[in-house]
Amino acid sequence: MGRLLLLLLCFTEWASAVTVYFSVHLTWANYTVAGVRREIILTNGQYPGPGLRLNQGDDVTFDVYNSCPFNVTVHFHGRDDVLGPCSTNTKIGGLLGIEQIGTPWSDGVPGMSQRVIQANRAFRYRWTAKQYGAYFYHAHHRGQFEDGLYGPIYITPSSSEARPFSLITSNNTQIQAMLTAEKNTSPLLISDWRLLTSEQIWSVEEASGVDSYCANALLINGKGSVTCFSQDEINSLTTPNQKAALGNESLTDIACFPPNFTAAQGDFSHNYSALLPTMFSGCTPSRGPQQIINVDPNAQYVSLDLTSAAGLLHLIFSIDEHDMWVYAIDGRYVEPVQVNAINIPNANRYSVLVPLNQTAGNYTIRMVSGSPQQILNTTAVLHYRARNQLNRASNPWITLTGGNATANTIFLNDSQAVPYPAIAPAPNVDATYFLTIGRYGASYRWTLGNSSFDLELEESQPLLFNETAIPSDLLIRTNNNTWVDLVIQVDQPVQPAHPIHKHSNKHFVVGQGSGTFSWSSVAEAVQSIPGSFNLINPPIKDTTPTPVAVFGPTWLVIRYQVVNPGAFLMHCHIQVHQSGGMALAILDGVDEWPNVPSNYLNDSGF
Ligand SMILES: *[C@@H]1O[C@H](CO)[C@@H](O)[C@H](O)[C@H]1NC(C)=O
Ligand SMILES: *[C@@H]1O[C@H](CO)[C@@H](O)[C@H](O)[C@H]1NC(C)=O
Ligand SMILES: *[C@@H]1O[C@H](CO)[C@@H](O)[C@H](O)[C@H]1NC(C)=O
Ligand SMILES: *[C@@H]1O[C@H](CO)[C@@H](O)[C@H](O)[C@H]1NC(C)=O
Ligand SMILES: *[C@@H]1O[C@H](CO)[C@@H](O)[C@H](O)[C@H]1NC(C)=O
Ligand SMILES: *[C@@H]1O[C@H](CO)[C@@H](O)[C@H](O)[C@H]1NC(C)=O
Ligand SMILES: *[C@@H]1O[C@H](CO)[C@@H](O)[C@H](O)[C@H]1NC(C)=O
Ligand SMILES: *[C@@H]1O[C@H](CO)[C@@H](O)[C@H](O)[C@H]1NC(C)=O
Ligand SMILES: *[C@@H]1O[C@H](CO)[C@@H](O)[C@H](O)[C@H]1NC(C)=O
Ligand SMILES: *[C@@H]1O[C@H](CO)[C@@H](O)[C@H](O)[C@H]1NC(C)=O
Ligand SMILES: *[C@@H]1O[C@H](CO)[C@@H](O)[C@H](O)[C@H]1NC(C)=O
Ligand SMILES: *[C@@H]1O[C@H](CO)[C@@H](O)[C@H](O)[C@H]1NC(C)=O
Ligand SMILES: [Cu+2]
Repeated sequence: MGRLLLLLLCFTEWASAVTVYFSVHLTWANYTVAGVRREIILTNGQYPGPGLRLNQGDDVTFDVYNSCPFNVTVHFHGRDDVLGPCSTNTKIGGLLGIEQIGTPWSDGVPGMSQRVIQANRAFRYRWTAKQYGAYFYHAHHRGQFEDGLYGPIYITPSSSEARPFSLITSNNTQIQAMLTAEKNTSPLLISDWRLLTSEQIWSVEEASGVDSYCANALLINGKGSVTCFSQDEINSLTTPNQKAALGNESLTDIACFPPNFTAAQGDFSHNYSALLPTMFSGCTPSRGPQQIINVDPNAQYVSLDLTSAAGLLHLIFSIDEHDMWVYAIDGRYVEPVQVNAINIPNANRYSVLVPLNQTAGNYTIRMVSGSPQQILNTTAVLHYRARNQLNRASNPWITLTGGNATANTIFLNDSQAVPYPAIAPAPNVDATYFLTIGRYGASYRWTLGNSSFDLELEESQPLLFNETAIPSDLLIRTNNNTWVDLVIQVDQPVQPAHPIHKHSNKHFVVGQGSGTFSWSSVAEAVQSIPGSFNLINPPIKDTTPTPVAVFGPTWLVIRYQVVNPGAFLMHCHIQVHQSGGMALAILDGVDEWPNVPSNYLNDSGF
């Protein structure tokens, strides 16, 4: 009904652009990851999900067929319907590159922009690939992100986007090699992996009251193994900071903090007998495949889009004896920075050019946990497609605990990444919101704002359809075409870095620091501590971690322009924190609230 009319409307509306059809069939099945069989979500029969490759400007129709015995949704991380190509906008407020209406009903968040996709139903997402670069799609219902529903997205930049490679070298041959490497870029999906399903983890959190903060393996493109250290090895690897927190006790046999530490769990009651094996301890080695990356040294460079689909741990990535030129972050060019290791928070993307100028051979790619509660690692291989001349093991830049293994190791300093071309936020904002991250009555429950966002709210009527569908202390409202500061205060130590993701358009990371943010605005804070702010050329991201809070509270300020009216979630990208309520609804542009098309309001977008 109304299908033909819709088709005609779509045809006229989108006739000028290429439409790319992509469909995924989701199934729930036993599958072996890291050598261990468990139930996971397969996307078109595979894990990780297949990649989606687009050209900037393409229209995307992404159909989801849900054959899982539960409700699902799919989110396109970092995608922003409205934000246009920015390369010609170098002035203040340059993010205003907008020519197109948004599609906030395709954001994939249940209770926010759509109803859940029930078992044996389908849903059609439609959006325009306005931005270039590395993104990914992933589950956005309950904890299903940790059941393996994710896959990479790469959007080839149009030729009119200015590339930053001439900042690396003036040698035109090499610039051409870099452009070719970028054209042939490959996603490298990095993640952590648990041996329990997301619903098992959630049930145990509810029954025991504990925050489940340990993983079982790290994966590169879904490949990896469960390896176990002996207790002696674990004790000798335990860092001074971990020892200080542990006192006389040790990390468990999965090299993780035990569940019964007030420092890690807060001061709440717990029922430890409800825990399941492998959650905090119980290591059984198990072999899975290893990722081999074949490279052609004649190409001079290889480009990789490091994309974190980790649900829990920050990941530190490096390639033995090789440099990496970081040239884009979260799908947006930066002034290239030469580094040896990158600390990658959950959901961020780092695009790197790797110079292939070493002796032909095999070089170990190392990835380790960058989160303080666990020591965990995996390896892959960078293999030169040439006669192997390296008859020795390659030398690491980083240690198993994420420290420097050489005196010369350079880590990316993310807070100093400068957008390319230059772009600045507005110097003043129209509104400031103060949001507190803290525990909420239990180790596994959290706030981001005044209250905890109950997981069951995902089943409620979408806010996009009904602005009053959820309690008002769980949301903030903004007006369109205003600038907003979000001041995020991390309340009590000890807390890890919380990678905060704001849906819809990207934000500027204007400031961060330790202590309590005691000013009434950023303008006031800048007067008092100018060194903690950058309003000139701050990083632009879609996910930004709060500073780790070990010795006291910390804070983060992000600034964004409201350009895309709709109901968007902001949340921690540590999955169990999001499930535990570290989330807030942002009703962006309430004064220009969109009319939801009837095929989305009443149906599934077809
Ligand atoms: C996975 O295997 C277990 C044990 O054989 C079985 O009980 C379960 O039903 C299987 N799950 C699926 C989704 O097939
Ligand atoms: C799936 O969604 C439907 C509709 O919102 C709801 O009635 C049902 O309880 C959900 N199922 C589960 C297992 O949560
Ligand atoms: C430019 O780089 C290429 C290798 O990529 C090298 O062969 C050539 O000599 C360089 N040219 C100059 C002018 O340095
Ligand atoms: C740790 O062990 C030392 C020596 O065995 C003992 O003196 C101390 O009281 C212990 N500390 C704690 C916190 O148990
Ligand atoms: C934690 O549990 C272990 C094992 O049951 C026990 O030996 C230890 O004393 C406990 N530690 C704390 C801080 O309660
Ligand atoms: C603790 O958990 C166990 C296992 O789930 C359960 O049998 C027991 O009743 C729980 N104890 C309390 C006090 O809730
Ligand atoms: C390889 O290239 C990097 C980055 O351009 C440079 O720093 C390094 O010195 C080169 N190494 C060799 C062996 O040429
Ligand atoms: C290098 O790696 C490739 C791919 O894993 C392997 O086939 C080859 O045996 C390795 N060569 C050496 C010398 O280790
Ligand atoms: C982790 O590091 C250890 C020590 O280098 C190594 O033996 C093990 O194979 C690594 N684990 C994986 C999964 O690569
Ligand atoms: C790591 O870096 C520190 C500070 O630069 C240096 O003192 C130390 O020697 C380095 N570690 C190694 C193993 O080289
Ligand atoms: C919107 O949600 C509120 C709160 O659940 C409810 O009372 C109201 O009836 C809803 N409005 C519509 C039009 O569904
Ligand atoms: C919202 O504001 C942006 C930025 O000024 C503007 O481009 C856009 O057209 C506005 N949207 C609506 C629906 O008015
Ligand atoms: Cu968090």
